[in-house]
Amino acid sequence: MNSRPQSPWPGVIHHYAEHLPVTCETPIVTLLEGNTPLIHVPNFVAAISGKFELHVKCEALNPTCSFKDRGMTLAVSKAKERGAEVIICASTGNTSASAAAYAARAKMKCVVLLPNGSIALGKLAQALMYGATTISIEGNFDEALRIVRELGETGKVEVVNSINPFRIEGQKTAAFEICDALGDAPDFHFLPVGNAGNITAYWKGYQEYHAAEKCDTLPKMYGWQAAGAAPIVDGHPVTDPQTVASAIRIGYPAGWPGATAAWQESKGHIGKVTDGEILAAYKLIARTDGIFAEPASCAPLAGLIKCVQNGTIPEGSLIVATLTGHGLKDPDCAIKTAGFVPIIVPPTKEAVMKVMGL
Ligand code: AN7
Repeated sequence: MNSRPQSPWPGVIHHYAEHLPVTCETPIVTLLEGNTPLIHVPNFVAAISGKFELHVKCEALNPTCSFKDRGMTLAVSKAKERGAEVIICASTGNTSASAAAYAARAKMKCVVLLPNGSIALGKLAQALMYGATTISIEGNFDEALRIVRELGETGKVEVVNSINPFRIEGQKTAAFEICDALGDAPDFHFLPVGNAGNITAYWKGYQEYHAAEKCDTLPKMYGWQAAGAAPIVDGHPVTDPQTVASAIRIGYPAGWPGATAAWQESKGHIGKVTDGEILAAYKLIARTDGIFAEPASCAPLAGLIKCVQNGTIPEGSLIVATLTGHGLKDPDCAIKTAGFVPIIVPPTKEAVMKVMGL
């Protein structure tokens, strides 16, 4: 008998192996990602005068604090299976953090290409700590991804951006978890759209679960881009994308066709929200429900507020929004948004009471 404590959750590959392209030969590189909480947030719904049920899928609870770990466990396991030694990605931050962690775990080299100066500090700290070779490109994410594609064609490195199909395969497990938790698919699924891998993955996951008769319905997919980086909504690539939500500062998404299929086939929608709207939602969910998600993650919440204002959500709908990354990833944005004015007092009870108005 094995007396060691066993983790009750084995990670997404072991748990959903029958739905994933793995065999018993695949060396599974895992940090026990997945099984993230789906939290009911009635306070947020009341604050925005919504008449529906909203649950948020908190992907910040993954090992590197974003949804990227679901796809990375599979991409790195398959790279290892093929004998690759070096993985590479372009990133607005979270993919690089995840790739660096899983490469460390797999004893592989990792190279990350980041747009110089526009990475949230927490994400940069992660890539550095996990020991990735971190290269800043004098350009944006789209330019970094172009270089990564070219390097991939040399056959010397394994690309782990979401153009790698195993990333999508791993990420679709979030849709499975939502169906398992709710007993069926929600009526609407809201999520942010950057490079458009995740919306593609969720739609694939819901469709496969439906085909396997593990859910009876399919959700309408509602994706949200930042107004300054909204190529899919605007109908053309954006050469100089700008937004406070640095994770989704992407002007030419690799997953554009997948995103279009997802919203059109599901009778959903792709919309855009301004930085002001994103930051308002970011601050609100932290204060109504104690959930601190990074700005990009709050684009779908801003989108939901817009939908309430437009009256596009039927009363009583069941909605899931994916909160893709942790608020602590971007401490600068948090402190600016919350407004930090230090209250400095002498070290006495009376001084504190005076500030409290007592
Ligand atoms: C928190 O890390 O593209 O539409 O290089 O970090 O699947 O790209 C991150 C994207 C949403 C958008 N929320 O997802 C990267 C990167 C957060 C993100 C997205 C990202 P996709």
